[in-house]
Amino acid sequence: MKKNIWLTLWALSLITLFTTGCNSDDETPTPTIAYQKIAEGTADGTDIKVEVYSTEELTTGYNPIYIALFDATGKRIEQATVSFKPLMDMGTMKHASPIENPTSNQAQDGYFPGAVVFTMPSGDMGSWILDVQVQANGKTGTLTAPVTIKEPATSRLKSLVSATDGTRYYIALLQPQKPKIGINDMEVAMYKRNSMMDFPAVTNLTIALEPEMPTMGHGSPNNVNPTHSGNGHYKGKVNFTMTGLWYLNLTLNDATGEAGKLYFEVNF
Ligand SMILES: [Cu+2]
Repeated sequence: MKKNIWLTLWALSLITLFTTGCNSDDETPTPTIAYQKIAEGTADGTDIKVEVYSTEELTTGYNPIYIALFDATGKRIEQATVSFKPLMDMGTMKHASPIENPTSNQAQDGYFPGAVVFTMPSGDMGSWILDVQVQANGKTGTLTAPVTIKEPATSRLKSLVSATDGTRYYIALLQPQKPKIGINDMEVAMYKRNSMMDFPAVTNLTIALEPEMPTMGHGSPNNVNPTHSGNGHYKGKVNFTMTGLWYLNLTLNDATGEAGKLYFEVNF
């Protein structure tokens, strides 16, 4: 009898151990940045190993890119100048896209962070490569990485031709990424096409934000128009009063008047 009790207790403790084990697995905090390797190789003419990371699969729109560098002995390189050169080959023509090169020569937690704004998906229209130029340990070289760009389910990049002067603008939606009921951070980044190879950030636009639920015919109060915060990024606030499909209607004004209107869809 006594033996049976101990056996039962032993079995119970095993079950408890197992279930709490599962629970604690569920509660394991996800790392702040979940790096996903998208390419690696040696920079041409050097012995520097280049690893290219993103946080999610690359899509049309704004993509944070993280570069890790290693010397021939496998030691992480902490000081370097890193720059990006994306190029889409469309057969009859080639074009680049907006970029944000890593601003610091010093790695942050081992990585050089920057961003690339891919303007089209890979596919029948053409294919993308991403050149990563590296200067480190007195050497200079480039890793050329083929990359695949997918079109996200909901567009995060819009383009319009300015009604005032014909400038082609590219507008990337950065926030909200995880929309919730209430006040959300709103962030967009603005670029223009100077040539097929040059897409600088635009810092002088005025943006009016008007959220709308198209199927219900109402908007929301207490929104804050995004204003320029540096490098072509504009930050504001958007208030979602309920879940469902929202349009983030944006009116862009440049120096001489209204450039145009566009909207991003947010559905949650
Ligand atoms: Cu293209």
